[in-house]
Amino acid sequence: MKKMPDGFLWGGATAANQCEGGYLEGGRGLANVDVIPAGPDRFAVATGKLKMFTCDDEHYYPSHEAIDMYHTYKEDIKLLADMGFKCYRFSVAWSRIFPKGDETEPNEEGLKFYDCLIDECLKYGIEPLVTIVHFDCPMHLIEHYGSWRNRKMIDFYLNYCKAIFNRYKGKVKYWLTFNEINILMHMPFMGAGICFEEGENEIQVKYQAAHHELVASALATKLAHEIDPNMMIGCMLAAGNTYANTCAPADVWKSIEKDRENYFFIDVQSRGEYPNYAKKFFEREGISLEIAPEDETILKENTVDFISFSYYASRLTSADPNVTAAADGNMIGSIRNPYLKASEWGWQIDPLGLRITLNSMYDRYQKPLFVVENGLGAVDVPDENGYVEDDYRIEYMRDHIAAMIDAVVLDGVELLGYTMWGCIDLVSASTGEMKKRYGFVYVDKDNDGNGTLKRTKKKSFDWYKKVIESNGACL
Ligand code: BGP
Repeated sequence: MKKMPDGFLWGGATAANQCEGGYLEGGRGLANVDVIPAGPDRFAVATGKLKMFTCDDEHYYPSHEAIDMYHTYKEDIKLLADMGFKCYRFSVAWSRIFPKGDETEPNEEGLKFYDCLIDECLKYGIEPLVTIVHFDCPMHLIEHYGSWRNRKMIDFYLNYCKAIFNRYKGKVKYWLTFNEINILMHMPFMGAGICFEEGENEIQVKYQAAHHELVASALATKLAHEIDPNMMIGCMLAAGNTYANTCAPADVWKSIEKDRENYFFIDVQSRGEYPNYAKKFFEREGISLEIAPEDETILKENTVDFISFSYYASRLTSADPNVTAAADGNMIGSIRNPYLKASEWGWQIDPLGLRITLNSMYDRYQKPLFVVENGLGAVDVPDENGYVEDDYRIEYMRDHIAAMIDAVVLDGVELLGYTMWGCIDLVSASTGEMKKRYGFVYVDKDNDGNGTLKRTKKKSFDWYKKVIESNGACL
């Protein structure tokens, strides 16, 4: 029977803005994620096309309360411990620690909140995996500095890193510098606080912001290793290999180009330099980046210790302009793959694609990998006792976990762990809905914010517990 090696970090993942709520409590400052409403304006705001820097009464803002984990974290972590979690991935909300972002001293109340949360994990022997920035950026930094388009952001970010590395050293070993760093190209405001000005060269701004994040990520890696040499710093990609629609060489070439758009970030973070294909692309597109003389050395000397990624679906591309049938994807475009089924939100389901992605990432980087997001967003209908029989979720996860085990056991991919996405139901990042649920635990709340917030275990809860207990032998 195939299973994972001992010490494999089974668990689940969440992000502060999608679960904590308490958006102005404990001295927390307003962040980009708090002004992105649910509903029809969400996409325009998240992509930086519609400037809405404050909240109004006409919109509903799901981050403000989310699932209220700011107040229920003890009860929630207990549930994760009941499932036998070895690892819990969560993010620190930047604006809890630095409410405006440019202060010199951190907000003690914010630090205390994560002291408690981390201690609660450690109490159950759960290894914390901390995302430093999961899409959030203090609004003050956006309004006064233009967010990541400004090089000053590197210092603000490092000041934040310094505060949390020093505070949680000895307790937190695994860190991720930026969640889905490539999403900056697709959702610039949600991913990096970038809102465009009239007539601005958007692609230039995005790559300049990316450069600043890449340097910040390298300097955070350096800082972490100085503060505690045991810390392991990872990058994080919204992954999923791109297939060619046909074996026509033009399609195959297109699929390589598409993959490079994403791998670009990890190529820099893991290999420590801008790949030649990117330099040529910038030349062709007339993109000229401001790169400080020291940046080359910073990037080269401070590459990541491991590579993490989210995987929901593979992607498909064609060089033929007539092939346009789009699939709904995780913020990154793809055409529809006729060999795959799709979720209720149109995300294509491709378990073997996870094995393919794991193998290509390992072939390319030869560093330990970590699957930090994977899961099925689905409509759950509880029975009269509030119980959800989510066999569809179990099936999705069983197939993906089996493919992941094959990558490790049959292909020799080095894999640190697996934290499925949204272990407890939370707000959807792309749509702002509650209805799109991923969890093993049902949270009673609807898209408009109504509900008791009561937590109920789903069928998948007991199933995942057995998977962890058996180290993946029992699927
Ligand atoms: C990733 C994000 C997560 C998460 C997940 C599922 O892109 O890192 O924050 O939300 O996707 O996406 P969604 O919530 O849109 O279904």
